[in-house]
Amino acid sequence: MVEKLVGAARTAALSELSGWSEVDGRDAIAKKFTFSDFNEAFGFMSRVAIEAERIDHHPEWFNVYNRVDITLSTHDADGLSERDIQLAKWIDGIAG
Ligand code: H2B
Repeated sequence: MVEKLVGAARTAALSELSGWSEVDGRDAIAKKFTFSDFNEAFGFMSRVAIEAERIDHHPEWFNVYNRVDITLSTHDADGLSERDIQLAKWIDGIAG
């Protein structure tokens, strides 16, 4: 069972992220990424997909051309967990 992030641990974890914001109406974080073209955006998505499979934690996302909007939440916890924070950091590390 994955633990939901609450209280001081949640505040501390969120403060380590940049550009991610809490989603209105649900317990999730989101960030919008923009690339130079579709090729760059899809390459980014491919790298995220491989990592998501490796760690068994998957993004919700929307892509159109050079834009990728990502929402992270832990379905097994019905909210935000440390897994989302770790994946958000990993994504930021490769986003350039
Ligand atoms: N991804 C996300 N974002 N949240 C989850 O709770 C989750 C997941 N659970 N990927 C995993 C898969 C689970 O369904 C499988 C069975 O391990």
